Parts: sequence; C-alpha cells; structure tokens
Amino acid sequence: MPHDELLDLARSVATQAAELVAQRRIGGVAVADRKTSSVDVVTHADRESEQLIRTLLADARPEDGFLGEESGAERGTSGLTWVVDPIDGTVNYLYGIPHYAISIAVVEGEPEPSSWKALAGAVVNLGAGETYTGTLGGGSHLNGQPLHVADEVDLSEALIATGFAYLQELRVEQGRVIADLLPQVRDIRRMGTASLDLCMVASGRVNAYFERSLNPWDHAAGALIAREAGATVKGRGTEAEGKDFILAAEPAVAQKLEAVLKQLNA
Ligand code: LIP
Repeated sequence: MPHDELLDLARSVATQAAELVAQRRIGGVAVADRKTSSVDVVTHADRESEQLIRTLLADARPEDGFLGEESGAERGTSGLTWVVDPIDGTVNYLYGIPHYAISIAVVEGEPEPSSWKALAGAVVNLGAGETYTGTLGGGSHLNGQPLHVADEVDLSEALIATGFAYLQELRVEQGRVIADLLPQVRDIRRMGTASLDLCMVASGRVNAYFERSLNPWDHAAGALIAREAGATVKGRGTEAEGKDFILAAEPAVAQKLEAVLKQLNA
C-alpha cells in the first residue's frame, strides 16, 4: 500500500479517536487506574480510544500488527505494525489542558524502534485544531501546510522542550539536568505531550526537544514528522526497562545540545 494511503488511514482513525476523546471529556474525567507509578495514570477514555483505534485498523488492515500503550502488542503477518498512543498527554487531558493528542504511526520491520522504519504518521491535537502528518520521503505537514524546522541558532538562543518520566528516581536526575541546562539556553518548556513536542520541533515552534524514558508509542509518529521536516532525531536504548532517550532538533542545534547533555550525563 502506498505511504499516502497508509497516512490517510492513520489520519482518519486518529481523527475519529480524537472526537471520541473530546466527547468523553465533557463533564470531567476521572482516573481509572495507575500504571508504573502513582502519577502515571490512565483514564477510561484512554482505553476506549485505543479500543476504537484497534478495531478500525483491524477492519481496514487485518494482516497488520499492533502496538498500543494500553493493550500491548499483537504480531501481524504483513510486516507492518501500527504504533498507537490513544491519548498522549493523559495528564493534560485529565486537567482539561487542551494540549494532548492521538498519535498513530505505521512502521515496517520489527516492532522495536531501533530496527523499524516508520512509513507514515499522524498526530491529531483536536483542542488546537491541528493535525500533523508525515510520510517517509514525502515530507511532513501541519493541516496540509509543509513543515520545516527552525534555522540554526546558538544554544543560548534555543527554546528547548523536554519531558519527565513517571518514575521518581528518574525525575530527580532529570531535575538536576534541567537545573544545569537552564542557564545555558533561552528557556525550557515542559508541555506534557511528547508527540506534540516532536511536532513542535518540526514546525519550528521550539528549537529542540529531548526526553529520557519514552515509550515507542510516544515518539513513533512524531519522530517521523520531525525527521521529515529536516530535524536530526537521535534515539538510544537505555538500561531503564528498554525505554528510550530521544533528541530532535535542526541538525547543528542537535549536535550542540547533544554535546552539552553528554557533559551533564543526561
Ligand atoms: C507522556 C508524554 C509526556 C512525557 C511522559 C509520557 P502519556 O505520555 O507524552 O510528555 O513526558 O514521559 O510519556 O502517558 O500521556 O501517554
């Protein structure tokens, strides 16, 4: 199937899930469960959204595999896997901050970020009326308009986005890194939705983004969108439960930030 058709499916399914999730927010949201720590929450809407996405994708492409935040992995036979975050930015969603997204990517190869190739991805932020899309070799777009990363800047003039893990030991480490990095850059943002942080690198709204301890569904679509907009996207596996470190920025900024983060043992 051509990448454009895969993208059409990703966008359509993500939009339907975004509508469901917005509907479920009316009247407020309650925590359904806690996951890796007391601050890592899941709502009923996360589960409903994933169920809807899973059903729609299975109806359209029954041979493909699936990897979702809430319901886990299922191997397919086609060599393609859909990697899904049914609500990225669940904490924002819980509090009614309109900065959360449905993130859907389709990848080729093993459903493991170090060995897969993302073919198409859509990140839908209904609150902002924004749909980010990307296809391998086809560029990335925001509501149909082509995206490009910001120009090179000195780190002292770079606006950097980051995020924090749910595990408290890691947060202590992340706080230390932020304290050392803050005086060296223009400012730091923690917006709470990794897929949108990557899309913001793609649109030039921030100069760079880095985060430790992400899961594949947090970055599968956003990393493709950022890369297709001209960003260098670097990831490495870490010892922490197979979670990822990711850094995305205009190539020269990425190099400078990577060097500083290395010095800080980030
Ligand atoms: C969350 C992110 C957030 C990041 C957290 C977490 P969730 O995803 O998008 O920005 O800092 O590490 O992964 O749990 O809302 O899907």
